Amino acid sequence: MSFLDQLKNKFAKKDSNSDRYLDGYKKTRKSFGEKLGSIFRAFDGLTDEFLEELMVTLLESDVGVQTSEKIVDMVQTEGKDRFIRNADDVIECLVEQMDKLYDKNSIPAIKYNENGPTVILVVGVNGVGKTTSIAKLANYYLKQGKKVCTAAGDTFRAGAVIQLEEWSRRLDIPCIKGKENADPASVMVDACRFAKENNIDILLADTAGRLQNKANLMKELEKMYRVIGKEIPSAPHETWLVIDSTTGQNGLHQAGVFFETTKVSGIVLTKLDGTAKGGIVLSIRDQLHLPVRFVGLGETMDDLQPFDIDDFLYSIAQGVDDVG
Ligand SMILES: Nc1nc2c(ncn2[C@@H]2O[C@H](COP(=O)(O)OP(=O)(O)OP(=O)(O)O)[C@@H](O)[C@H]2O)c(=O)[nH]1
Ligand SMILES: [Mg+2]
Repeated sequence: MSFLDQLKNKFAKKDSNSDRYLDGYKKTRKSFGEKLGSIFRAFDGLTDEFLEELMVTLLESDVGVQTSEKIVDMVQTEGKDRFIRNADDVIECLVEQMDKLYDKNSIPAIKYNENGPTVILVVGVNGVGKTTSIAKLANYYLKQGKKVCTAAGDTFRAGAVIQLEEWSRRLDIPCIKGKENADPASVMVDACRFAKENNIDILLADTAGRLQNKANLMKELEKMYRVIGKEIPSAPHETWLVIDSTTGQNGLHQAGVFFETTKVSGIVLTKLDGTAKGGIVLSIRDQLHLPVRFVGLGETMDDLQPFDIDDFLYSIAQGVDDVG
């Protein structure tokens, strides 16, 4: 069975979420798929011209320069070893190389605390979707029967605490907060104690949108990280950096500073529904060596989905078929 058929079968077996995926990746699927479709239709062997067009298409879908070069090289090398006759063979080969590059088998499972609350710290620059992603994550874990609470660690922006409180109220879960302008580290201490005392499974901690050049804010984040670890050994168990996919490769550049202060263990990639730049998932994996844990595919509560590279690749391949 071809690799694409395997993806298709896997996708067909999925629950009702398949439509949500296809819908959420609509723009990427259409744009990426359409461009690939048109170069594949004109396919006349793995010529320099073809490889160049492939490179441009990858760049336009925000795969990033280094990662695009890598993929084009992989396709070229692989193409030498197998019989590539037509457009179907190329798409098969390309998708397979992307899958290889993402290397999902080497991604560790999300770390959950077996002896108490799991603390998930959510970081990222302004407006990327941290607070709404926390609400969606809370909804996700509630549906799995977990006991969830939130911590309003963004004491910096006016209205941030109220925003998280309101989401928590709607989800009927506790939200631990401090006074406005309170030290966010003290909010984290309170939240960790609350979580321990109330047998919370998942504590989702919000933080302020920090500009990477604000050294004092980064210090604040470092302190939060430290006090959480004092309250609950091994916490935070996960630190997820939220990246807004519509900002493209800039989002990746923002990431570096967060690595210096916290041990970022995964990415939440938001607003994929609003962009054709979905190729960023490949550069995140390749350049940051981090897994994309969840993707934001829309604004409703159920629009944050665990990321699955196979679904993503299948959606793209489908985009090629749609126009092919
Ligand atoms: N379409 C779409 N919109 C999203 C998604 N995720 C977040 N948003 C929107 O992005 C906007 C900003 O979201 P917030 O959650 O407030 O972002 P934040 O990172 O907490 O922002 P600050 O607290 O200011 O740093 C809101 O209007 C959200 O509805 C997504 O996956 N898709
Ligand atoms: Mg926020």
